[in-house]
Amino acid sequence: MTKCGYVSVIGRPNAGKSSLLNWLVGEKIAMVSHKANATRKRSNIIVMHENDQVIFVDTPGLHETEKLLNQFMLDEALKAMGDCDLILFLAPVTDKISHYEAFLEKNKKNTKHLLLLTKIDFVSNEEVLEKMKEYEQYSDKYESIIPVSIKKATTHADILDVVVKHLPEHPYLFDPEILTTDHLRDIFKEFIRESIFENISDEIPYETDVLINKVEEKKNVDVIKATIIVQKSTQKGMIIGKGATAIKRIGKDARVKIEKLTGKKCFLELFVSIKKGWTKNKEGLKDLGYDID
Ligand SMILES: Nc1nc2c(ncn2[C@@H]2O[C@H](COP(=O)(O)OP(=O)(O)O)[C@@H](O)[C@H]2O)c(=O)[nH]1
Ligand SMILES: [Mg+2]
Repeated sequence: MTKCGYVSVIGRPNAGKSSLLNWLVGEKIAMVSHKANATRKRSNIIVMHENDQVIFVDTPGLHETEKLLNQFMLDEALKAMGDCDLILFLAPVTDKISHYEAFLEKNKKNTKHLLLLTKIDFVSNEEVLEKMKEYEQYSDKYESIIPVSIKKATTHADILDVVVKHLPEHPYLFDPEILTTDHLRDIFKEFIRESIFENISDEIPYETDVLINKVEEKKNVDVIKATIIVQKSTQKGMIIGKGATAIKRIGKDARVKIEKLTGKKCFLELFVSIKKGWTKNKEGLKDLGYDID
């Protein structure tokens, strides 16, 4: 009998959740940013480990917030936590233990979890051991504690062996060939959003979204039309940039990521449109797919 189950990946914004999943699946699917709060929705990333299937659920970070869009994001994380076979809690090695304590409180169903100490390439081995000792006071709470660095590690097995151990015996839930249940157009959207995070500073990326208007998959080329949605006209100016340099850079960066994933040429056409205050009211958020109860 094979093992198969859902594993939610939880931790504060910027803990390294999306990076870890891209690394485990060996393909760039989830968007990554050095800025916090880039991931907005849940996303399934499927990793086969020997004969077993792990369905990882990438989530936005756990954080305190008043903003409506961030409330949606927090809800996404909490839902994923309440509805899985196992949680991976990611704690950057330099973080205070209080983030973990806050997570324990939010884990209402006491779902089993592994504690992953991430980004250990930032510190010495002694510091890693010290941190592990500090967490030991909660050893009855977690199943295992595993130090990781995606910049240094060479094998996935250390993590996947332990993950699989805690999954139920179950037939595969998805075709073992697929890497994600996300639609290709949603991945394209995330790549464009990621490029906006990389190229545009300040708060603007947080008040920006992307709508994919059209994807035409031809034999040798994908033709994609997408609209970047901003909140006000000054932001539109920033996204376009002087002589349209900013939007050209965003388009080029996104195209490179898309072509790398699909292995095909991509023709990407970007538009910019203003949707006044879309992050500030429920209707505006709903129109862009962020449904708040
Ligand atoms: N040095 C180092 N940086 C990392 C590691 N994992 C993630 N990062 C960086 O941390 C930042 C946040 O990563 P991301 O995956 O977007 O975090 P998320 O918000 O939890 O999904 C990015 O700039 C990553 O490149 C790691 O193991 N080592
Ligand atoms: Mg993320």
